[in-house]
Formats: sequence, structure tokens, C-alpha cells
Amino acid sequence: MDPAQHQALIIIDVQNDFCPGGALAVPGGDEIIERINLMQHSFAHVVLTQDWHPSGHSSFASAHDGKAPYDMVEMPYGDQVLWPDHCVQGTDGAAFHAGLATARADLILRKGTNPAIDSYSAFFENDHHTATGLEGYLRDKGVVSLLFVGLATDFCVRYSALDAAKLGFDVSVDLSACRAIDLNGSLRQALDEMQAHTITIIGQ
Ligand code: VGL
Ligand code: ZN
Repeated sequence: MDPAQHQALIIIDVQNDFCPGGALAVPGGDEIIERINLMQHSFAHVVLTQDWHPSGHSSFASAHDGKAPYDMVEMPYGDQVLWPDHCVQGTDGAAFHAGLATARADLILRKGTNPAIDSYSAFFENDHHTATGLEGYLRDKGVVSLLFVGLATDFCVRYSALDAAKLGFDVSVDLSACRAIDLNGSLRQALDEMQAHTITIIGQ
């Protein structure tokens, strides 16, 4: 088998709300799109993820009385950052950025659809237990090696890459095709944590 058959490019959440002008804009979020489009040609498997929340989602500050965006709350599954309303199902903010090439993707995975649980990772919801089905999809295709790119480095890319490593995939993250939110040192924490889990960090 062509070695490329074993590899997938996982493109995390390149959506309007995470790009400049969006509800939860990641600085420079749109700068990575050209690079991601070019990278897609080198992979047999391309997966796109889409943050896809129902309105009133429990990760939105607006769903909690007296709370503001970026406050922390305790959820039954652990600590949760509260976000501005973002990536509401079917809205323009939840759509992929118009510049992102989507035709080559063999799977579009939507996450964060459970009103009660956030889902940073493309593999498990934030309870670290409820699976999205991505692991089974990749294993059925014979994929063992994953390269992660997209938004945001310190949230959805980080937790997706960490779960992938824990599941036994060979994992790399290309920082030249990622951008971070960087909330209270979360970028530094993300890089340290990924390195500690033997994730290969490239493009630094
Ligand atoms: C994300 C915060 C909330 C992300 C998604 O894609 O990194 N961050 N929802
Ligand atoms: Zn979200």
C-alpha cells in the first residue's frame, strides 16, 4: 500500500467564527488557509471538522446568568471556559471559511452538538468518554498517522491531537498551519502538554 494511505490530514474548525470578523476570532485565523489548501494534495485522506453548536449551548456565556465570555465554570464533567456564542448550527459563522478548499475532504465531522457537553476534541466530547466516531472511521480506513492543522492550536487542535496520541495514532501538529486563542497561557501549556505526549510539533 502507498504509505500515504496510512496518513490523514485532520483540518480543525476553519470556520468563519474563528477567523477575523467572527464571533470567536482567532488572531490570524485566516492566514493558514492557503497553506492548508496546498497540504491537502499530499494526503490520501482529508478530514474536516466543524464546531457545530445548538443555540443556547452550555459552553456559551450567554447561557449562564451573571457570567461573561472567558469566565470559568464547573460543569459535571470538569472545568469549562465560557465562550461568546459561536458556530451555531446552520449560521454563516459556523460555515467553513470561503477560502478553504473542501472538495477533497472524505469526511466532515461535526462536534459540540450535545447541548450539555462541549467538545474540543474531534475524538471525544469534553467528558472524555462520549466518542464522536472518528477513531473508528480512521481505523477502518487503515490510517495510523495523523497531521493536525487548523484552529485553535490551544483548544480544539490541542485536545484532538492529545486524544489521538492516547489512542495510539502517530501524531504531528504543524504550527505553521495553526493559530491560537492564547487565553491565560493556554498556548504554552498546549505545546508543553503535546510534547509530553510524544506529539511531533513541526513548523514552529
Ligand atoms: C474552539 C473554543 C470553543 C476551537 C471551539 O475550535 O478551538 N475553541 N469552541
Ligand atoms: Zn465551540
